[in-house]
Amino acid sequence: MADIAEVTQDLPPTAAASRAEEPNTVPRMAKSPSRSGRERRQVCPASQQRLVVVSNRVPVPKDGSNKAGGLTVALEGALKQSGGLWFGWSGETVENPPGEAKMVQSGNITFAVLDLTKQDYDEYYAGFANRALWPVCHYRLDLVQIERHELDGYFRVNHAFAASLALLLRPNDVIWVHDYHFIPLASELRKLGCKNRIGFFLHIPWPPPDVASALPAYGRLLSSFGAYDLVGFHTPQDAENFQQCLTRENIGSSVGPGEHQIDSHRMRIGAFPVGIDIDTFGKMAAAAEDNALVRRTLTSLGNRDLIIGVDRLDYSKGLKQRIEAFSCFIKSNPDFRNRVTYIQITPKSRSDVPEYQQMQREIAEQAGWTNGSLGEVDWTPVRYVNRTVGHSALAGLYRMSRIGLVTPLRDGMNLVAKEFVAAQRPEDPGVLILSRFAGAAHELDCAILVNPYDTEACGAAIARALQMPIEERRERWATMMERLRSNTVQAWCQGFLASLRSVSVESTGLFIEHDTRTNWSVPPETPSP
Ligand code: ADQ
Repeated sequence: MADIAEVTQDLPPTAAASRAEEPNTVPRMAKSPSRSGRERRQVCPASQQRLVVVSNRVPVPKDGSNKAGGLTVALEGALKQSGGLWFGWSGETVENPPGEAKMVQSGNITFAVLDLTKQDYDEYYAGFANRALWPVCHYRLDLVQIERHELDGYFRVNHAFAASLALLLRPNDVIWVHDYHFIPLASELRKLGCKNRIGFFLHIPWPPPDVASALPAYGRLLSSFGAYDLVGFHTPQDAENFQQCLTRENIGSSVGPGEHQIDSHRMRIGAFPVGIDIDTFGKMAAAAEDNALVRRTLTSLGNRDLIIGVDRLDYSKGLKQRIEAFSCFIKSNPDFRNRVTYIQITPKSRSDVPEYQQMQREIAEQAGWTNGSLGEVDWTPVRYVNRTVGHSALAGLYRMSRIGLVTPLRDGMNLVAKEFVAAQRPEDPGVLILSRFAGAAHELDCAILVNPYDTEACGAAIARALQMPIEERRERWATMMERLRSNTVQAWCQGFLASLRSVSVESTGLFIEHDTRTNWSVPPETPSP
């Protein structure tokens, strides 16, 4: 997740052969032999282990009006099961932040958030996280900005968050850290003596060594992963890239697929593709046929078919190439002039990052230019909208679309692709055109898979989708629904946590004394992570 708040507002495919061996989502990791050869030992039953979720943004409930997306609902569900703590940034910048977290209690979940200074925000969030980690992980080395003070700010904020979280932890807590903002969090916690099980999930892609090594402090960042017990990615490809990075940098050694030994610590690495709650989403889409916005949109289309794109405004989403592909389609298929409308719903994001400001201008200009050159007095081919749309209306718009155009240049997963499929009418489903570089292509290989850089081929895919016979549409849709059903967001959450909880205590080294300063146990000697 780019940022939990961004995801939850109202909210390279592998070969077919290897996919056949791994039909769905369950992480495939080699079983690790107990290092000592003794039986594995749990500190206490899973039901008594409190879950601690850490993410950059935290969906703190406000006046009972917390509108949550699927990911948040799933994580909250997991937190409720044994009681939990959700820890992260408040979303606020202040001059003098208090060192302690602000706490909000809701049922058996505690939300604990910290404010940032403007300097922290600029260096950690807008700086290193979004101008170095984000572009490198999305293979955009041309957009990487390397500023030493931003790197320092990133580690400084991670240290401060770890110090604050340390005060809230209990010995049996299981900690689940989310996303690229917090890669070094576990190593900072370990330095403070934390011996709890700690898992990490990366919501964005992880590139191969030649790309990843463009990161400043690459070795330091990679080493810091070694403090986690489990590191999860959306796809086996990302997990493999990550393990290759460790091996190439001589950080520990692979002891089989999904297992990496670093000094005396064994880390698991696995693929845990995130899912969506398809039943809820499908019902919401059916109900949204009566939604006012959906009805107005339908009326405004006349008899034209709708092609829909829904993305945060981000260079990873391939919007420039997508508009170009639509333009190629119209130019090569003049019969479709005035018979289709492409609606691109794209709320702005990260507008304080310079690369995003420039991109926002360029895409708006391109949409205008395309309409100017292709449009008619009574036909606007591209409707480009910088708005957030309620999830229910969004579901209704997906349902009335003939094509879902999801063509990121690179994406960890892409939940829009899954939402589009879940929203379709079984008897008359629309067609998903999906980038082969989205993590979702791994499961949704019955979409029309495209190379988003090849705009002419994408244009041809649009023509093919519009002319696809109903039998083929139904067949493709049914296969994709089966895949989505076998991997819901709840299953993702449970699968990751089950894997983390099964890490042997011996491999985390939980042989410890109790420290009264923090609320957890520490070893006699603080190990280096
Ligand atoms: P994102 O990059 O934000 O997430 P994505 O997976 O597509 O991308 O999720 C976007 C979510 O926001 C979807 O639920 C979508 O419905 C919603 N959304 C998008 N545009 C909207 C709009 N205009 N109005 C309302 N809602 C809108 C990051 C990674 C992804 C990964 C997710 C989850 O970049 O690769 O899939 O985290 O792990």
